[in-house]
Amino acid sequence: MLSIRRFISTTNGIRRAAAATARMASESSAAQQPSVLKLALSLEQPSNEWSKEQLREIYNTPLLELVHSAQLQHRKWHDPTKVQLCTLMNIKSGGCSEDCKYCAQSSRYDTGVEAEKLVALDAVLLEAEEAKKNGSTRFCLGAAWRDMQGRKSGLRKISEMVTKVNAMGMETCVTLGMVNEDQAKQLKEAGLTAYNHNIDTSREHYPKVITSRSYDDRLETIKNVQSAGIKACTGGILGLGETEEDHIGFIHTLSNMTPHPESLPINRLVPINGTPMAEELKKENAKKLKFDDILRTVATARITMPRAIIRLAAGRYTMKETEQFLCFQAGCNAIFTGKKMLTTMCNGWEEDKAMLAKWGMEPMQSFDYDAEKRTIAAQGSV
Ligand code: SAM
Ligand code: DTB
Ligand code: SF4
Repeated sequence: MLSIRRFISTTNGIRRAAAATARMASESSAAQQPSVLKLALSLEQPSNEWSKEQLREIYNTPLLELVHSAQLQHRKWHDPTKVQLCTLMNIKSGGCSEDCKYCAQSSRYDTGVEAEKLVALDAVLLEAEEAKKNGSTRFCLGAAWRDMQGRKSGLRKISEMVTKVNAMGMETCVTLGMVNEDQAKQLKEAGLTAYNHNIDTSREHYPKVITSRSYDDRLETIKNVQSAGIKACTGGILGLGETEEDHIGFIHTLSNMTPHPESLPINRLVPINGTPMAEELKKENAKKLKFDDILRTVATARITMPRAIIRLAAGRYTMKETEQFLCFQAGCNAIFTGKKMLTTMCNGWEEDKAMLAKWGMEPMQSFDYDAEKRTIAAQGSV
């Protein structure tokens, strides 16, 4: 028989042992639980259900581990030797009614950009020919318009441009502001490959940048484009005075789209004299974008939207070659290249070709990439 004292001490011992076992069990199950990053890397299909907590966890992974993981993901879903070369043409410059605080083409700011008419078809074909000769496989036409309302003849002319550029064997992209379903269908019938319409930033930061059209207006256009069977080219700008939480919010919107954008442009703000954004950035307490945050955004986008073509867009000319290299390590696989962006500078074909050849990369062929069909198993063959 146990004495009462020994009984109590033995019972306490068992309790302590049981508590310790339970603690060890729970610690080991936590250790066994894969991190969100591991989970993301193991998915066989892209997920469209990312929570902000999950994205925050990925975004805040130690940088070396994050970039390495993004490169692993990139290699799982893409041929790492291929880069898409896209050339832009401004087919209708300046005079835009919108108030986007960063834009050289808004009529509300004195930026020195004059309003011009829609360019002629011949001029577009000449530029497209030059881009093709230089190895670009996608040609993008940009117009400084709010939307396509009341622009029937403009839409007809642009549809003809699209059909003719397509016939030259190039993929086509246009960015014309907001479009409704019928306008999107007309562009699809003309053979349009992709439509560029950005969300620009997080839902929370957006009203500090644009007030003349809403975040939901933008999502509506993207939906109209995708419903018409056109690929969405949708991304945004970094460096608008946003926080890291806004980068997470930006990716949250994109990574929860169904389907994800086929192409995801990452612009780095080019401050344009005369725009409110450039003025704000001159203030002493202005929030400056760190290069680390560009890398984290690209890597998180690559990990969570594995099929997307991630495009280093405006402001690339302000990056050192080593910085561009890091962006490619983090999952970028497309650039704008050529004589100009819309109003700002662009790295030229020759320097880009030399840089990419040095890295062991070559241009993606036109119509070779179908994001919808891309699976891990098809890597390298689609
Ligand atoms: N008007 C159309 C629209 O807003 O959809 C198309 C043209 S707009 C110039 C296309 C995108 O270029 C914008 O959504 C923005 O992300 C980017 N962009 C414009 N100005 C920029 C700047 N100064 N720096 C970086 N990106 C810029
Ligand atoms: C996008 O996201 N970046 C490109 C393309 N889509 C049309 C345009 C960038 C414009 C940069 C500012 C300028 O050149 O005026
Ligand atoms: Fe107009 Fe587009 Fe510039 Fe906004 S970004 S002002 S909509 S051209």
